Amino acid sequence: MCGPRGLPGAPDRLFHNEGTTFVDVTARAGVRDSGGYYGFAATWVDVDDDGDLDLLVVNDSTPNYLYRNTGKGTFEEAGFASGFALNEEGREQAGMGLALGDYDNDGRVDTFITNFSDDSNTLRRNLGGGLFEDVTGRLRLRTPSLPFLGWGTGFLDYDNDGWLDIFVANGHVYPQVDRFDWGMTWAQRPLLFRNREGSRFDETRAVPSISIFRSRRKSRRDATCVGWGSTMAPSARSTRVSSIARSRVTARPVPPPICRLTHP
Ligand SMILES: [Ca+2]
Ligand SMILES: [Ca+2]
Ligand SMILES: [Ca+2]
Ligand SMILES: [Ca+2]
Repeated sequence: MCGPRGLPGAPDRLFHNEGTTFVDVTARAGVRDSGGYYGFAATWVDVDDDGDLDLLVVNDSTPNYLYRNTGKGTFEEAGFASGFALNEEGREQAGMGLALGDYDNDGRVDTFITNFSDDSNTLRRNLGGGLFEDVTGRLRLRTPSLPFLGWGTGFLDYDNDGWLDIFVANGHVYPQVDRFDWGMTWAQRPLLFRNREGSRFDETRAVPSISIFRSRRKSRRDATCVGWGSTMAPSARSTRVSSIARSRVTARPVPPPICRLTHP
């Protein structure tokens, strides 16, 4: 197993559209990625509602960047000051996917970032003024994502109740994980979280007879015989895994809202 640490990170580049050509303005604009971080996702969004698009860059195993637009063709990096660089524990995470959406309907766009297995995905609430608060644990999104290695993600209101829900596509990068007691599998089902009016998220359970359910059963079977993670004692790991696995095995599929997602 190897991570990106120890490998040289590629620099980020910003190209300015000048009509018929694109000009590299990375250094001039102040978005040079001097740390050589491992970028996975980037997007434009006005995080501080001043009318100028700011730039978010999600990095793997390194702090995320939040470049605030000065309105003068330049940017000021505010990742640490804004709360976007690290999670609430002060740790950098293995950022993969990035979703934007106003989950609490307060008019400010919030962010959701997927991460590696044995770590949680991270929901950040936009507090205004370019500040973010990690609300992952408070809104019950931490534990369900721990065994999963997340990639693509998006906010969507799948049940049409006016509150944005969260979808995550998962899958491990190492096929070898199926041979070890690490509490995770190579093939992983997607996750869908239902937004409870901005106060918490509940995982939407799959229904029988669709492929997502079969994928889930495989994950459960594997979870019953493998450990959870490297940070717990073996006894704690096995107890926790068995408890979670049992709850999932015995849980009856719930009625609609129905997850109609398909999984190849
Ligand atoms: Ca980079
Ligand atoms: Ca802005
Ligand atoms: Ca919001
Ligand atoms: Ca919804």
